Amino acid sequence: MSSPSKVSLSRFLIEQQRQHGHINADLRLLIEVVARACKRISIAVGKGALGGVLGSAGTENVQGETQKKLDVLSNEILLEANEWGGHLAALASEEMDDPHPIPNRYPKGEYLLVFDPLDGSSNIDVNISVGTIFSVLRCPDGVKDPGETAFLQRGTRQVAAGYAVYGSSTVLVLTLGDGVHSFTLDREQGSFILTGSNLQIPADTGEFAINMSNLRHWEAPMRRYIEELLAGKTGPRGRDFNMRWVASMVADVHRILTRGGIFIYPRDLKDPAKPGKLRLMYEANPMAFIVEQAGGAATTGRERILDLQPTTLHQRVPVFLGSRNEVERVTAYHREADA
Ligand code: P6P
Repeated sequence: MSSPSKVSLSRFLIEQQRQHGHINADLRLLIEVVARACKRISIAVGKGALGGVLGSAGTENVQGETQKKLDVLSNEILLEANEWGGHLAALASEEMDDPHPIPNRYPKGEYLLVFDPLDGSSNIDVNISVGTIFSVLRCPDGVKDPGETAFLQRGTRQVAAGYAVYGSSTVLVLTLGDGVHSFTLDREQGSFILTGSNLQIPADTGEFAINMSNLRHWEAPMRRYIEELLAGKTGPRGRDFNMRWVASMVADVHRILTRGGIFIYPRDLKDPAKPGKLRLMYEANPMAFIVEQAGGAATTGRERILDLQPTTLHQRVPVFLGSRNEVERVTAYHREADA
């Protein structure tokens, strides 16, 4: 019996364009170009020590973090892939202080692309999954040379969002605002093949993801929530819970998208001026869009992430996302404590 016809990413996007009028040719090109860049990043990541790109680049990014060689390479791959297509007005990246304009020699398009080219890069040298996260916005009407302000749009304004997770297989997860779909890279064919449609996150879960080493710095409602999970059967939750922490957001979110769970990077009082660790524009917002499209929830512990009005390109926020009933519970604890 012939195998069920494999639906490639290109075919999926053409059918989305034809059937739903949901996307236009420029957005289809944008997604295909980003997917092709993720293939190149997957190849570079997959070479590991043989590729001569492990270790530090000896430079720092706007976050004050030491850049890995693969951070810099991944950023360059995404810039180069997206400059010539005429689909973008500008790009922005975790690895660059300011937005990157489209060179004048190329036409500009209606979209803005903002990305974390290689998230979880502290894991690269120890061969743990890392990933690329991206978010697509429309360039505000009439803005010819978009700067930072043009990017500062609420997460609800996202047109598309996705990530690629470079793990035992390379999987591209994508939402265009009409459900969440996953595509696995067929390395022989060099194509992303549809392997998951309308992914749904279970509303309840027995698994939480958090870096427990920060416990002593957490706010009271955060400690209350975790202590109840740790009390398990003997405590108010009446059941035991399991914990996972990859320290690579893409890997943790992908697990939650696949089998449920709650991912938490809360505000901690280590540095009270810092509102959280993860970045709103290219980590929290795209992941929140994906998670909500899969039936989950995403808040800062106090408000819906997608409703936040960004104030700076690299701003940080607390992140609680995943199984809806758990996110709603811990958010209620924060609101009770505030009241
Ligand atoms: P910690 C990776 O650096 C990252 O930005 C996310 O991918 C990940 O969830 C988090 O930071 C890990 O932070 O403090 O546990 O190393």
